[in-house]
Amino acid sequence: MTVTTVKTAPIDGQVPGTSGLRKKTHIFMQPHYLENFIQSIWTAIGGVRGKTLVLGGDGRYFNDRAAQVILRMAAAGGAAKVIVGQSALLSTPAASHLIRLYKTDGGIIMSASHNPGGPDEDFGVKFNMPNGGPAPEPVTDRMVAAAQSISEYHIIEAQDVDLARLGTTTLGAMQIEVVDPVADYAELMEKLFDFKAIKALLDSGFTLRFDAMHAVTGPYATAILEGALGAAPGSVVNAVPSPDFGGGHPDPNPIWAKDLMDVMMGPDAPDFGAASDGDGDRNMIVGRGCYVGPSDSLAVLAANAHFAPAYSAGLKGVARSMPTSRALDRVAAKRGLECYETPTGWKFFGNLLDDGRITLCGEESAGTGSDHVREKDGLWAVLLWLNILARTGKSVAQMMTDHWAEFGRNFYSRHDYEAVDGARAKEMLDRLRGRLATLPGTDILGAVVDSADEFAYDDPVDGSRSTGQGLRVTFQGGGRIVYRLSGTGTVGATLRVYIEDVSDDPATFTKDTQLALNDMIDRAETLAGIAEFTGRTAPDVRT
Ligand code: VG1
Ligand code: CO
Repeated sequence: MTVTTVKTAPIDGQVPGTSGLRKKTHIFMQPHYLENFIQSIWTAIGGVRGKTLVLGGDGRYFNDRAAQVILRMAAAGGAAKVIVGQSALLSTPAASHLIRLYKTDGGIIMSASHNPGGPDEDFGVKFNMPNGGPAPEPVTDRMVAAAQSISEYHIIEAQDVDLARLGTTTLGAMQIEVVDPVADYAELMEKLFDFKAIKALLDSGFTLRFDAMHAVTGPYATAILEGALGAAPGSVVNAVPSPDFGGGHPDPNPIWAKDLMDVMMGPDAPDFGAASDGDGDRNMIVGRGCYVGPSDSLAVLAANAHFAPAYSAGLKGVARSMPTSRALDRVAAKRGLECYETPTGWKFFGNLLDDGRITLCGEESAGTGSDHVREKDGLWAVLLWLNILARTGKSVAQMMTDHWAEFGRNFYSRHDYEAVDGARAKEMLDRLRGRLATLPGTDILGAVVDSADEFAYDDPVDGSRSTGQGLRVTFQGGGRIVYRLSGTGTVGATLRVYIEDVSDDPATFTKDTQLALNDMIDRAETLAGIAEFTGRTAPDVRT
């Protein structure tokens, strides 16, 4: 085995965002681009010599080629072993599980998650730590520093490894174990949930439709929902992962999973519908004629998790990202649970989970998870929902009605302004930031501002501080508006405006969300001048 040392130079923009480094695929395919970043990961984690890593991705375009490069660089760095999902496929939660199960030194996940895939779309790489969770900021900071000062990388010359065949092989002195991407994960799910109850529910005629959106969860959902649980063949649709996700946008929300929404709102809707994203860590839940917003789903799961064997002893505590609606807080308050508020991105939940402070957590962006892995987990959320429905005998719509009756309703919507001018969006936020201190006590279109600040997070476990995590304005009566820029986009800037209002009046509970939020939406515009700074009079996407 010959290790080649390749001279290189820093490349602009190699800065991981909310979840790893994401760029246009053609940028990742440029000479040295992937290699520079992988070498920088090795530097950030103190090298790979003697280490065991997990490797897999969501199957998007360039996944197969990138895997071969990463393996050759791991071998050149002296790694002892890499556990690879067959055909270089692993969902993000399955990768997290393998890292933990086999007590490895971490892993690389090749994914740009909900971003579209293909030669003209997006690719991404993220590193997960030995606890199975995304690298925290101090580690990604070291990646950035390494990428900015890189002068060479190391790679071996070798033929491609056959990743289609299960079993053990070697690359130079490094062992490669190609594993079934689904098996260990499916076994974990069976341990967490009451499969007997779910099976009985499905046997009784309960129908479901899971839309894998041509992404990585197809094989997982087919094996678990149709295989282990006996859902009717064909219940899982768009089940074969494709490099460009069938030309679609693998983001499970009512806009991008419109086909599923149409079926669920139609006359022949099944009892339960769900979808997942590119890398399988997000979920959308929808009942017959009843869409469940992600923040509500998180609250319902927290309130009912005890129906699943893994959580029957109750939850240690819960957490949500700051922009996520405070429906979860209401559950926590009633149940006497500690509720933590973290910045956007799963990496901030890791310490709370590791430290045993929380069992369950989630984000408004359709991510929910628990201490079973250190990533959000789409299929896990689907199975927990099914477990709860099986044990309570309720429909999805009934669950929601009962939940709101007990806890009240937090109307919630996120408005995204995509590919806006980044400089102008920053100016808008700068102006608002400058006015925050003067806002409390002022009346904005009939509601009085209660507090206004820029969110910063002090991690209660390791004491680290993360600043600049979004501008938030709360109103007397419980309404709230949050503004932040996305950290996962690859073109221009995406402005996210998170709008929330609360109601305890049962007569309003079934109101349309956008209508219920009308006044708050107007306040969001009045406060920030979105139209003036972005040139947009309406968002591109409302979730
Ligand atoms: C978005 C979501 C955030 C999520 C992140 C990664 O980040 O808002 O909640 O953790 O994507 O999800 P941003 O910075 O664009 O708002 V995934 O499934 O794309 O890895
Ligand atoms: Co994802």
